[in-house]
Amino acid sequence: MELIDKMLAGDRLSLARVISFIEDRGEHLRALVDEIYPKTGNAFVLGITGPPGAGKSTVTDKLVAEIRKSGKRVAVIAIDPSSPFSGGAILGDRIRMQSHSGDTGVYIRSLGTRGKHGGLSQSSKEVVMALDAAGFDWVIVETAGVGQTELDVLKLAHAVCVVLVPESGDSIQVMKAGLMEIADLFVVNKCDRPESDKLVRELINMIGMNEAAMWQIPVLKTQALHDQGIVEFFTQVCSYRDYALKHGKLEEKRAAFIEEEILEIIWSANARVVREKMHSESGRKIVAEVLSKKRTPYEAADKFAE
Ligand SMILES: Nc1nc2c(ncn2[C@@H]2O[C@H](COP(=O)(O)OP(=O)(O)OP(=O)(O)O)[C@@H](O)[C@H]2O)c(=O)[nH]1
Ligand SMILES: [Mg+2]
Repeated sequence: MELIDKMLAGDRLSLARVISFIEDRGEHLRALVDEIYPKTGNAFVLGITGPPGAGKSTVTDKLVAEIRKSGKRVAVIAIDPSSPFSGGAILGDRIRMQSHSGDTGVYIRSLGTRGKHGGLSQSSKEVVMALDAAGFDWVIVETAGVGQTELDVLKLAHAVCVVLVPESGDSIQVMKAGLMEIADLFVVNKCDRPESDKLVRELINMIGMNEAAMWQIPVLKTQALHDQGIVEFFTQVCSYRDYALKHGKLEEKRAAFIEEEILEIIWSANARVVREKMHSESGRKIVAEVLSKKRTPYEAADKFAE
């Protein structure tokens, strides 16, 4: 495909078109992904999550600057599941990241739910593949950790960083939000505010010292707005990457990711076929029979699976 050749050659407009193509989930998607996939495998994918307003975009923006200093290329995708359009919050993200405009080693894009069938987690995986193929060494995925969709998206990440602020509540709330299980690193941002040390202490206590664990989850203090703590944060992310590489964690995550991807392809293909059947005359009859209690939903499912 000419579009992909241009994308691989570094053409940004073609990359943007490929991403829109993936989001739209049109009929030629398969040919596109089939061509992109063999070119992937280089990028390290970092998920950044945390409560709204914690400073994820600011932390990301500063991290991007550090990554650029190391000479590597970086793409950022901001997930915005709440809005079918690129709404206000994302516009804000763009403005904050303007410091990187004009730098061809940085690519920033937001992803909404405009894809059909609510396939945000599948779209985001394929967008990451495209960015990886396009030669970005790092892909950062920013998503507000507020719901299942957002947490699902993070399954594509090789490392997850949870950004918290004193206002976001105590460590109990972190546990409740399911953020403890997914964090490879914690960042306590806005350390210029009071109470941040208390949160840092609570998190350290909650993580505990696990002598047997090969990776001790770090709790980093940052003031992203004032460029404080970012170098240390980047160093720790790199340490995690080295650890994951050395101990086979990266391979494990890649395998899990591919399993998920294959399952999702099968599920969405099956769902499409069954939905078409449902909308046929005989299909409508089966649905009507379930409504009138002549069949159970399980019996109908058997029928549709035939
Ligand atoms: N005081 C202080 N404010 C900060 C710091 N870092 C970020 N902020 C401010 O916090 C606000 C939210 O920052 P964002 O980076 O947009 O936070 P976010 O987590 O990306 O927000 P959403 O994407 O909307 O969930 C902005 O006004 C930032 O300027 C910091 O270290 N200290
Ligand atoms: Mg943001």
